[in-house]
Amino acid sequence: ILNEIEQLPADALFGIKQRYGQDDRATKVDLGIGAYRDNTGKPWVLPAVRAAEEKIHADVATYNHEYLPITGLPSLTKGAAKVLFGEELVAKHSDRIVTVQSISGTGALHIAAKFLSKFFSSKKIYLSDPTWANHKAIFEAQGLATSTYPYWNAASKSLRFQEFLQTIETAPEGSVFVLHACAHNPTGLDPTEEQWAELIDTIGKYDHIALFDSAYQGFASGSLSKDAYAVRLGMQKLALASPILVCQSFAKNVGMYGERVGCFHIVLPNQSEETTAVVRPAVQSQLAKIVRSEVSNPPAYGAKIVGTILADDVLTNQWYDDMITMSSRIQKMRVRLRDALVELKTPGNWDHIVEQCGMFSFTGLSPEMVKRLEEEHAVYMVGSGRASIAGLNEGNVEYVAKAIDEVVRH
Ligand code: PLP
Ligand code: TYF
Repeated sequence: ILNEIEQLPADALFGIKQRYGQDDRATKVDLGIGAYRDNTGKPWVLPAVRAAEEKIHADVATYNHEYLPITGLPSLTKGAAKVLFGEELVAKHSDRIVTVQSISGTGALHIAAKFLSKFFSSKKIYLSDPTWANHKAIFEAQGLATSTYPYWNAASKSLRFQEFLQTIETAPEGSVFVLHACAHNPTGLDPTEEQWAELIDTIGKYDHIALFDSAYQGFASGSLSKDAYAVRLGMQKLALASPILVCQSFAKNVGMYGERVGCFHIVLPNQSEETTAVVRPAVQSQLAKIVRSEVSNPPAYGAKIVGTILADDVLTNQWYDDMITMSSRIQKMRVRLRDALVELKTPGNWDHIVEQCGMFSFTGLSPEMVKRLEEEHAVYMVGSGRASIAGLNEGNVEYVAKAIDEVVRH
């Protein structure tokens, strides 16, 4: 009875990782999956994480493997809201922020999709063109219809801002716009603050719902609060008549990749206290039901690590420093790669590598060039030309530049 089941192609990103693992050439470089690597190419356990782990293990009250509450570890959910919205907005509007712990950013998106499909099934979900491949799959798996908004202009390597605005203006009223909060994946290109203001005003004007996907907070500028600019503006300007939804991942900015730590937040519309007092527990109970029926309780270990960091000022400050360590090393590698390509006189302009932000550069290399980089130089990146800059280091950046130079010329 399983004979008719169709075999699906392997996941493209994890396929890169697999081919890289099997490659036995002496010099090889992995610029595939967006995961931070240190200057020796190794995964990096943040000093703030090590300190939090020591604290957890030393404390008999936290060192156990008991179940968490269904909606998550309170130190995580409360701390996570502050990271995203800032102390001030949280203090002012705490009654309007509903947060549940999620299985990292993917799980937060899944909860969002379930919630939308249950209560707003007719709404169309607008995704950026291009976007993280999983977005479409997550929303469509819940039976939601997706569409796209123009984002990346490949010819000019810039934002298709006017077309983006026009799509917001012509979408059916009350549509859902999925916005990358910062450090857009895969392009590394974010709207400017002025552009964000206009986008958000227009979303509000047409009563659309903004869903912010925050998977790289801290990687765009090095500052967690600066990188929350769009989310905070959205909260102030949009959460008036409509709710805003935020999906938050700690995979990259705390290095919790495999531990699956994240949160899903709904900011309730700004209504009377009496209304909020009724809406809040209703929404909370529905989110708890989604979590309960799928994972019963969220995973504890990574949540304790992030919760411990966020509940301790010393560890929080250490985390801010760690964030600078990661983002500044990536920025330095952007400059080194661009400079090396300029020095080699590689045909083309390479300034976009420095101007883009976050973990990725949308290099502009063609699929054929990417293929040759892998086959002939053991340099692995996504077929779209997306390179994870975190995979570069002092030891391999010159090699990568020479490899790019060769495939561009021949
Ligand atoms: N959203 C975007 C744009 C991403 O790039 C990612 C992963 O890299 C995620 C969400 C979710 O990742 P995770 O489930 O590992 O938190
Ligand atoms: O775009 C990237 O490189 C990462 C890869 O569950 C990824 O988002 C893919 C699947 C997943 C988490 C991360």
